[in-house]
Amino acid sequence: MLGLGRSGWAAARLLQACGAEVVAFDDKTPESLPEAGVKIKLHTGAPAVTADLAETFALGVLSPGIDPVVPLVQRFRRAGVRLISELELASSLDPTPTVAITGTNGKTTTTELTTAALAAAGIQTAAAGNIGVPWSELLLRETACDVVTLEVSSFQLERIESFRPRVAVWTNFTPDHLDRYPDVESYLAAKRRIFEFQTADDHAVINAREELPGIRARRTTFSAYLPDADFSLRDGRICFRRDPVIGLQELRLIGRHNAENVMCVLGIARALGIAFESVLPAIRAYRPQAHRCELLGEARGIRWVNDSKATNLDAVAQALKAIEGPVILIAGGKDKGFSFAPLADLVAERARHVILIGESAPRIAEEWRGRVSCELAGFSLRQGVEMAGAKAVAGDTILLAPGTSSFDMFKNYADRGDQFRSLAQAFLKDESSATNSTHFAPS
Ligand code: UMA
Repeated sequence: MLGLGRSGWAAARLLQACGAEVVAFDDKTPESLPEAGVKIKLHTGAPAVTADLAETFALGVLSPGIDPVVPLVQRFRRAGVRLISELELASSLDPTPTVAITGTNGKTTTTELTTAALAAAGIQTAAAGNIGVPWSELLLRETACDVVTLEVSSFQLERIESFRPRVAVWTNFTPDHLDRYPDVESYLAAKRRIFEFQTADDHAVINAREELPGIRARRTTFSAYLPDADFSLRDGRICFRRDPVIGLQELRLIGRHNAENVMCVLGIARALGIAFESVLPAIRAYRPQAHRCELLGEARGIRWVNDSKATNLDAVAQALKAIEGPVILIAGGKDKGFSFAPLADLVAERARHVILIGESAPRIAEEWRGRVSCELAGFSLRQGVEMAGAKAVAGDTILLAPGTSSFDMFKNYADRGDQFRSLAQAFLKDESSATNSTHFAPS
């Protein structure tokens, strides 16, 4: 097992349960690894595997967060060891049909909506994969499922050998993860593997704006922008081949990108032979979760919004377009290798001022120089929040929408969002006009 994070532990325990002798490798020291209540032979530190040792293994299972170019993986490759992803491992051990959802944005919302919708239609399902619970963990729990609903990332798809979802969903695609991939084409190629082992008996629910040649599965297209897709928008209603299915005003989600997420779920229902009426109550009732355009409160006419889940430029653009009135934007984080220049026009139009944090802050400031008023807060979110609070006036919205991942300063995007919420709430605390935490969604 390469990597002992959440998926590493789950896969290691699953392999043990199958009778395998498991050895784990991780760059971290044993003390900094989480305890999983089982004993596994462990090698820690980067040079943990020698060529002789590598040759003794029949199979290597790769955690999604491990880039296959790192020396640890290369040593196993050179030794000719078969390397698969945790997704492939679970898939090879679980015959349950799957719905697999990928795309740059909207995966998590679509996965949550799908599980709620399928449950409402009487289908036993559970969400797993990139959403947080590794599929291997679901198998260990022996959760009874008619269908497993998976959020799948490009990292998980990199090393599949047979993973064949009954329904594969492609929400959208924009550049991301260029710290891992040499170019956008490589990122796209990894994601497109979701369709690789599908046959004409399977289904692909795809964004009509994307060019996705070579898919063997039966296609259902959707688009909130193109009228000729199978699912489209007409007069404020989501239609299937021109027949109205649900009005946008019936949803707690606002915005075209969320309309597309709902279309994905309707496409999944159709692929599984479920009547739209059976899933509509769950779709109507669904609210997005924390860190996704989460309104934290309002004081002195200043609103605080946590969109820590905005880890790429497209997500920041959606949030900026959703908010009415001037924005004080807090952005920046890990340098994922892509340029923030394409956002400059929109940020100049929507943001009165920008506070930049983290590794990528100097680069973004340079790319937006002369277009946007920017201040750098170093590696301190607290300082960024103080700067934003000092700058904001009534009518402004202080928006955390970093546009990149958080690993330079935080454990993950949720940790970043939680810390932002605490800091914002300290500002809001004494103000009688503070509201309870609720959500709104970008339009
Ligand atoms: N490690 C090494 N060497 C390396 C890199 C990592 O030894 O070169 C070790 C680390 O020390 C650590 C372990 O590998 O102990 C971490 O493994 P991991 O990063 O794969 O983390 P997991 O805890 O297994 O979480 C993974 C996904 N993480 C990533 O893809 C980075 C989680 O997605 C997913 O929820 C979880 O499996 C369960 O399936 C998170 C994510 O950030 C949310 N995903 C990316 C995204 O959404 O943008 C793709």
